[in-house]
Amino acid sequence: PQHPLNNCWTLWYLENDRNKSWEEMLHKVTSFDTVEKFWSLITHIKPPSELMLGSDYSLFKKGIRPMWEDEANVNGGRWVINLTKSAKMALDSFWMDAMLCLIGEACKHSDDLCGVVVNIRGKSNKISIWNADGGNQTTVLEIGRILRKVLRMDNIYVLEYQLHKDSKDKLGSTVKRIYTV
Ligand code: M7G
Repeated sequence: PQHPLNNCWTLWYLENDRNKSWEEMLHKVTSFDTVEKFWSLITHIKPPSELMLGSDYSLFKKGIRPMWEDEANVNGGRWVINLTKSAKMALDSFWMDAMLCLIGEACKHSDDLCGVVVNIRGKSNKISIWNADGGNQTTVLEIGRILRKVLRMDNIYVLEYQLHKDSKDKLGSTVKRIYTV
């Protein structure tokens, strides 16, 4: 018998393609609901450090699309870590620890967590953990502090919180950060 997870999770892959809209670039890979299926998936896909420029992985609770517009994300935000292109070990390790934290649901506020995204980009890569309620300062800050521990983040890395509505409305390249831990 397999070991069931508390939730079913879906992995998404965004493949960069200049001829497609953002939504058209987003593909569902697979869903899983046991520890064994999670590990067999992980051994079959590339780690983020080996993905092509412009791609994303997103791991979200089944039924939540990895986009600002989803009902579960519309009032939410994300804790983001920016990583230099050379920080490949940290990229793979933060991604793995964030997935384990989410699917294991052993941390406080698990119900508020929606998913994790990794963006492979030219200037820097990003890992972000998305939560549903961006308006509860106490919860948001607690999640940030938990993430620092669970991801075993060195002091050289900063976690910044941004609301999805600010990402959506952004002009230029910077999104307002409302908290930092
Ligand atoms: P990104 O991939 O989140 O980060 O957003 P990047 O700027 O580091 O590449 C790039 C672009 O993708 C945005 O400006 C939007 O056009 C589109 N995009 C990204 N996300 C997460 C969404 C989303 O949730 N919904 C929609 N409609 N577009 C998005």
